[in-house]
Amino acid sequence: MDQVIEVVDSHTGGEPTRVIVAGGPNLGTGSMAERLSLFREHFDYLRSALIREPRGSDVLVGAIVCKPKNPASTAGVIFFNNVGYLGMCGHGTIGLAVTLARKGLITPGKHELETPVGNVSFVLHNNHRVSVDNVASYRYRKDVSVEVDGLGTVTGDIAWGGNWFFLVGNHGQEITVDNAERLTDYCHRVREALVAHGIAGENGHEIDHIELFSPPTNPEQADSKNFVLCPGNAYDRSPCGTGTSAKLACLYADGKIKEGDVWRQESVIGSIFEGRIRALPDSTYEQGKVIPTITGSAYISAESRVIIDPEDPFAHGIG
Ligand code: PYC
Repeated sequence: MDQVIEVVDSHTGGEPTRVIVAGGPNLGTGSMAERLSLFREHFDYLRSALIREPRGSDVLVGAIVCKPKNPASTAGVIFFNNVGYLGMCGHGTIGLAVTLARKGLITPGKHELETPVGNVSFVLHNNHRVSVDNVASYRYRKDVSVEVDGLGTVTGDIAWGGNWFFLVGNHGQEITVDNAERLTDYCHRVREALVAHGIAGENGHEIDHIELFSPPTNPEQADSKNFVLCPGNAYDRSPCGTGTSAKLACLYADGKIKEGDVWRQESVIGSIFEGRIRALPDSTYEQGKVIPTITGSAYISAESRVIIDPEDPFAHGIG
């Protein structure tokens, strides 16, 4: 018998999110980290069925909405992509908020959201505009140099923004969409080199996102432009919510932003997130951790019923 799953697709600054709104598996009542383990162990085929070709694409991020553990929260969520699972996802949270509003499940205002890496919250301003208060973010190590095959020495900061990032300012690359193939190759090589040299995030966590920066296209509209390579080798079309959070943590650690400032991060395709910080002074990391607030807009692009036909040789996706 066919398995039928209802999904809503949206995009946030060009980066797509596919949210399972009905027909998903029952993951029990544990924490989101526990439910992520269950999903990974028993339902990973759904991740690849929904995200990989022929139904999806490498750039798509998926999400399953869960009943929260704490009844005071609006929902729980697990994010996934073409190769695995994400701790948090900023563009995905904005897409999720707009999806829940579309389904009539939430109204404008503040909402708590449980994720595998901790609770976040978001404010739905209207049908499109959302601000996400992300997990506490921090710079773990500054100016880390790595020898990269074919590129020489590359130096960057390691920071946590809900995923692990290596942030590089001095790379000599042109950050434009036309140059995406070369940028992808550059970032891929850097990521491989970090793994090969045992350079990791705190507690040995793999750094699976590489983020390059350049001046913005128009300094009146943005403060910086980025290119973010995601774990499955697709680049983020949005400025990357967790990547912008990692950047804000580095800027704060360098004394370049303070509470009340607005940082406008442009993506490689020209979409913009606004970032703000709230300082957490009692931290052991340099000047401290920050709670980043990321504001962006998402738009619904489809409401569909996905059919998984057991006779289909590619029912669970290609690859
Ligand atoms: O917006 O945090 C984000 C994100 C992570 C991967 C793709 N987008």
